Amino acid sequence: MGEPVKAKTNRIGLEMAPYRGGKTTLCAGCGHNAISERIIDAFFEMGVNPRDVIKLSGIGCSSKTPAYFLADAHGFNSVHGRMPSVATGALLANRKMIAIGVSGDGDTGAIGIGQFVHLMRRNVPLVYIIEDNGCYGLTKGQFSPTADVGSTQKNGQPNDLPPIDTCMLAVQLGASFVARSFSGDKKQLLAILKAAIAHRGTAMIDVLSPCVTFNDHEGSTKSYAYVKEHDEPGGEVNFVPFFEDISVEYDPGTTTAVTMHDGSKLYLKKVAEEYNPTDKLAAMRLMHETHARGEFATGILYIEPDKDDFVNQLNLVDTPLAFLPTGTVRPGREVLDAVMEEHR
Ligand SMILES: Cc1ncc(C[n+]2csc(CCOP(=O)(O)OP(=O)(O)O)c2C)c(N)n1
Ligand code: SF4
Repeated sequence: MGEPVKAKTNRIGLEMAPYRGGKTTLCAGCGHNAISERIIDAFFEMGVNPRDVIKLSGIGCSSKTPAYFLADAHGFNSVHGRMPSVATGALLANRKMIAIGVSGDGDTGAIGIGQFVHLMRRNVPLVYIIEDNGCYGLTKGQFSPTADVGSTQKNGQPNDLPPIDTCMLAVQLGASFVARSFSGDKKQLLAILKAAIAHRGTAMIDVLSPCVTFNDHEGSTKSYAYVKEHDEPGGEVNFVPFFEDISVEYDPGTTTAVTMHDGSKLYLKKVAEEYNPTDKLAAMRLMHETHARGEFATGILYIEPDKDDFVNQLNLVDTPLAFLPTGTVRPGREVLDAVMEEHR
């Protein structure tokens, strides 16, 4: 008898099992399922302990997906469009958590747009994923605010309102990592997710994720066929975490290397020579131009690796607030009186 086959473990000695979740109840072929698979791979390959992770969501088919990855992580399935405030609270209570939020284009772009705006401007340290299918999947396919003008519903009804480009909005508002990808592009999405996990600040990723049941027909601009045809990758994205030997050779003429907060390296092999992902205006121009051509620019669109995140800006103590003794977080009457006296 040969040796029993040992399960593959990652750099912290964990097997894949705690990175997986429950069995999906979404439609077969839904783009959201492919995104969950990539999230599992990214956390496993980065060697992040699921017990250090909090996964958050709003309401929608997309917002159900945290049940399908990282079974051992903490989780909170919040109210429709309200995940950003819950995430902000959780991170202020425990700054050591690694946070991942999953939302839909309806959850973010419609009911949750106010919360989204403030999350982006605060640069709250979390990976924020929009699973973007241009419709409200859970409530049977009504247009969402990311649906393009002229895109049709299954019954042929065209959408006549202009879309919100969540990436453009995020860049404008101050998010320090903004990317767009496609659920069907395994390699690109995995590299972006790994870089997002390493990033310190808001990493906003809009992932085009077709809804096979309500928005995958001819006439939809969020169908598999349309997205495949109009995906305009901004070049190859490669991410080398700090714990891997950085020995990759890149031609400096065609590649930008961005050093992340923790020393990891992000290599962006550019299609357009002049594209600089740290240039806000260039990112906005790229999104405008591709949108005008009916295309989706994918890849890392904008990055500002050293921007201070919200937790640092607030100058919180190093010990998570949740672990401080009551006497420290509620100092009592005498201390309060002394503070008041100081300000008289
Ligand atoms: C306060 C509130 N309003 C409306 C709803 C109904 N509702 C549930 S999910 C949803 C939209 C989901 O769309 P999206 O966020 O794009 O996610 P998807 O299902 O497409 O993944 C709506 C309007 C709700 N649950 N709560
Ligand atoms: S209805 Fe659409 S978004 Fe919801 S699970 Fe089915 S395919 Fe996915």
